[in-house]
Amino acid sequence: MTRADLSAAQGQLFDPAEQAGGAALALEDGAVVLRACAVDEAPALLEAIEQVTQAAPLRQMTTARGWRMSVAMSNCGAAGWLSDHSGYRYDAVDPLTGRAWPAMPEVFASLARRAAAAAGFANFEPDACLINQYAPGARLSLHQDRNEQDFDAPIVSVSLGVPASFLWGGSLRSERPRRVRLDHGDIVVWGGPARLNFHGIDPLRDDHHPLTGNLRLNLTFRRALLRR
Ligand code: MD3
Ligand code: FE
Repeated sequence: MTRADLSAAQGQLFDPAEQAGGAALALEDGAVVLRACAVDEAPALLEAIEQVTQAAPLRQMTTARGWRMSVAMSNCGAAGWLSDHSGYRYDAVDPLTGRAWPAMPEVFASLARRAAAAAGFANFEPDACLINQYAPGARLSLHQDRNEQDFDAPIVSVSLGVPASFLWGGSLRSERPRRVRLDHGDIVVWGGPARLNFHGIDPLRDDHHPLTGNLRLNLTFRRALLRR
């Protein structure tokens, strides 16, 4: 991803011309899509995912209500996101292995930092990277991300493999979400007012991508713990 690539690809996720009225504009403030910006890095990212998930295997977590999630997950970095019978939280230790989560690969951290900077967030230092793997039919129902201690830091997401239909809601669950396609190599930076919006992923279509087969992988970079 070069500087020129970035400025060419940078744009608002939702074209203001597509908005029905002016009222919703402020909610979309802070959601920036960098289309195809991770395409060149994708093979290296997938290689690093392979390394991380050899040490911390992908697994389907359980919710507090006892449902098994359809998305398989793992983490790298100082803090890893977890769901189990006691709820959602971040922890330094992988409960499956009893060891610390693998370190964040440099190729991850540098891409997340550059993407955040391109979207106007200087000095983003993620301490958590959640790896989500979607097989056909896997989905993420509408939710907010509020387990982090620092809501001022953005979230950077990188989509790899089979395209997904992303659900983008408002600050209330009751607002009907709109759908946005996220393709291989797309990076989205979510910050500011958009940080606490409801969002999700429609069931993955049975599709094929040359680098991932029928899978979609998503990397989500966050600041989970407050900075010293
Ligand atoms: C907007 N992951 O892991 S990434 C998640 O594609 C999650 O796997 C989806 O939602 C995925 O929590 C979506 C894009 C994303 C991530 C976090 C957000 C969008 C967000 C937090 C606030 C607003
Ligand atoms: Fe989320």
